[in-house]
Amino acid sequence: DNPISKQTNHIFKSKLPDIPISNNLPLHTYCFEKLPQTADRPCLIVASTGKIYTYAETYLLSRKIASGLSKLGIQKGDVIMILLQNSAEFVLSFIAASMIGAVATTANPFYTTAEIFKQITASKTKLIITQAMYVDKLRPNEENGDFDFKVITIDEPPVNCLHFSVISEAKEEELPEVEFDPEDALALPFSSGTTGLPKGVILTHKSLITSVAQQVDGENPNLYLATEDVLLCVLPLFHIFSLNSVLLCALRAGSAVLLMHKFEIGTLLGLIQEHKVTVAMVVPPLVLALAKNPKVAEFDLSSIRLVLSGAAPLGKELEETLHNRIPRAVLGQGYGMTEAGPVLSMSLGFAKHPFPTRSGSCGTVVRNAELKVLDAETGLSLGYNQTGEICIRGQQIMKGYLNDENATKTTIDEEGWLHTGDVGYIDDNDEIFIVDRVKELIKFKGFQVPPAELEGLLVTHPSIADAAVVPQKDVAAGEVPVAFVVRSNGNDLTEEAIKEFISKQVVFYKRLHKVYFIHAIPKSPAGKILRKDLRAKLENSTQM
Ligand code: 4UU
Repeated sequence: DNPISKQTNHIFKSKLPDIPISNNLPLHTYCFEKLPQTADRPCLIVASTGKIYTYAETYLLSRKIASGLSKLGIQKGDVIMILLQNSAEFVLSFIAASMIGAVATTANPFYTTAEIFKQITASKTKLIITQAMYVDKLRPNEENGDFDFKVITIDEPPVNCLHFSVISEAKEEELPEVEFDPEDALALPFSSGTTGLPKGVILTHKSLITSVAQQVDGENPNLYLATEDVLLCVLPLFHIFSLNSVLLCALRAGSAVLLMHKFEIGTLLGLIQEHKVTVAMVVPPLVLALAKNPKVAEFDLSSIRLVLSGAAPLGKELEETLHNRIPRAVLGQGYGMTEAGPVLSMSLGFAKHPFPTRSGSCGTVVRNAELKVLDAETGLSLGYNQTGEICIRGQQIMKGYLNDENATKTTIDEEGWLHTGDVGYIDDNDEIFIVDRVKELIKFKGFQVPPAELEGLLVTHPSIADAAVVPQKDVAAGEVPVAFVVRSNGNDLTEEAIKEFISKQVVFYKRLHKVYFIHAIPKSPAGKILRKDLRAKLENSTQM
């Protein structure tokens, strides 16, 4: 028995035992399995109007919409785009897509025309569900070419668009029978992963059910939710964190989901008090608001029993400040990545029978999954308290990237391990601590900013010869994108002009916060940008 091999071939598991998971079902069947018991319970609460949809209503409306979509020609395997803020229509459309075996690709309604069309093109979107105010972004022009998709608006439809009632008032008894395979695609969020441009991430019925079950199923669920719980749904449902850990987990557990279409701290606090929110899924900037905003003192937040932060690193001090504000709530983190289905780990403090946890950790690997910490140099998996790249294996991870075999192969290896590009270690209490990122990705308040996308735009400028984009630390946003630019003709091109050139083409959180002019972008012999060197430049130079 060689002690070294033991130490260097470690696979980490949850402290919770594996459970049977019914991931042979279609997702909507799995999520509404308890319908006979939950039929009259509140399912969706629309914060802006106070309208409540019970579980029975949610299910029936989803069936009608599924029938309506199919009447409009949407068939099994077809992609529909949900381009909406959090709303009942978002949820109903997503479940409806599942019911007819269609695939839902979700996108940020604040995206620019160019950003939306890249996703429409890559996913071959056949139908878009949106709001009238975003329809102008969907007009094809010479640049984005010929398209053939229908547009449905949830409010008064502009010319050539259909109103949502066209699908929501269809006859549920005409819903076609569809054959399901657990490996069928269901959700198609876009993510840049460890490198390059955003790609479609294929999440199947099986992967999403597995992920939800890893969180809320079993005798002792990792994330214990009861039918009495009211979950805050302020994080956007077009991002996988909210879609999976808020919406799908709540549906499975029979809890209520309070849908907020935008974040405003005063409104949020009022709603928590009014609806007695018990569970809050948040991102670090929201923790900051809850912990430090003086308005918090004016509201009663004592209903909150659980706060789950994810999508970006949460500082220990911040966690402790929030704890002082809502001392009775359990605080902890979840760690996810779109490609991982998304949840890799979650605090065991959220379990029905909780385990003691340490502040600053991202939780413990979810059950029915394996996690390892890979040593980049030796390729061996490391033991406790040794830092390396986090890899995950299990039935919850993506099937692969859409039409991108190369990117899939570099992300999921032959043994089925998904390489996250995150660097961390597992402490002796089996908790994960993330310390760095080896991938390119920049995270602004938890939103993905793919450097390759901004670099691609920068070099289309006639006066830019070369460019590199890297993260810079920022108190409010966590990280902001900054650019190093090599000018091609003279010194006339200004920082302001470059910032404006980019901001016209991208959603607000991808805007450049600073531009540094440089003579050459440092690159490896193979031509890869040496991002580490550029990040070090930022850290070392005070003038910067
Ligand atoms: C430090 O951010 C997400 C998904 C987050 C999520 C999902 C379900 C959190 C909890 C949950 O229950 O996905 P992406 O694809 O937008 O970004 C993935 C990257 C990770 O690879 C990591 O770098 O976001 C970063 N990240 C975190 N970093 C995600 N969660 C954390 C975290 N701490 N807790």
